[in-house]
Amino acid sequence: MSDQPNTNIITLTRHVLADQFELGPVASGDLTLLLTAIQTTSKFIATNVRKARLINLIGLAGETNIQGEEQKKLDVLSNDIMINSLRASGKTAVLVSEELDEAVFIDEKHRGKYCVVFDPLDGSSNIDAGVNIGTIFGIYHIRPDSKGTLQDVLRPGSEMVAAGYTMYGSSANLVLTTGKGVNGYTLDAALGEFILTHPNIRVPPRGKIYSFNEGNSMYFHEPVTKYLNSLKYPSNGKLPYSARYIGSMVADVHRTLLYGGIFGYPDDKKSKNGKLRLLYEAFPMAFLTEQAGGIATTGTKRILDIVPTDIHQRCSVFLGSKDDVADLQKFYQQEAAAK
Ligand code: P6P
Repeated sequence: MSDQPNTNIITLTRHVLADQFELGPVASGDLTLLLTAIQTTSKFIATNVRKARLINLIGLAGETNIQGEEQKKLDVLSNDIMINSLRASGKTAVLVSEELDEAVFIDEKHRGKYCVVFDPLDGSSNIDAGVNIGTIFGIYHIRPDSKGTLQDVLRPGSEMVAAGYTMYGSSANLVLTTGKGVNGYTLDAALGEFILTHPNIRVPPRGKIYSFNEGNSMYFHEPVTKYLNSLKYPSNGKLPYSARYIGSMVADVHRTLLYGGIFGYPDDKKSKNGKLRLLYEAFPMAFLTEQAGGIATTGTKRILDIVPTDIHQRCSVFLGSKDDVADLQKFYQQEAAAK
């Protein structure tokens, strides 16, 4: 390894522009500018997550801090920066946030041709434990001749043009797909740039890790119970899988993309539709997983094929290595065949 500094750093913006360049003159650069706005929000949130542990930013909304200022819960603050930055970019028409009951329709002056659905700070309940948390986002191109309505985001995830997450931990890692594979970028705080560090992320076809909240085991439907038992008590001399569960989707999915295996948050007898949100958790993570060579399913249906009817609806999620997820699907197929 040379000790010479890398003089050919590839920033996220340069990397995406290169993509656009490959598209030739049709590329307007609007997606690049939108992704620049998303990068800015990730840098801001990364800074505040890091400070949160120092300046007691993790208080509940509505409390006042020692300066007597209205204290904003970190995910409320993250939501505000995302809404303002995406509106100011002039590239969006409809925004959906996990933090807002209703969609935001951008005024004509600032309206652009993309719709962004996002969870500004997923897993934020873990922050005071120092667990990695993250921002998750998905991007649709507005429908032809639309000025931005709910119908522009109540579309299957297969119609997204980009998706990604930024994980806030020892460093800020932004993982992105624009439909041509998955790339990972690490924030160089000194430069203020996300630098390409994980080009062309591919999920191993099979892993050795399963990631479920087994505290829900008594509620699991039979195919899930049978599948997990097949991992824990394997036959034909195979070794059991390891259990890894962080309870922060961005962290659990990031590990699954890099190391392989399976992440699952299934629907069960307690959570009839599962816990994770379809539009801004399941769709972006499913898009990334498929672009990295994996599978993302509800157990019986490809997640990206689901047509949402509500911006906050939930769905069952299994995603990861194609061979591991295929093994899970076999238990659902057996159940269907037995009916
Ligand atoms: P549980 C965090 O609250 C979250 O939305 C996801 O990030 C995570 O995967 C899931 O919920 C964890 O849920 O029920 O295991 O605590």
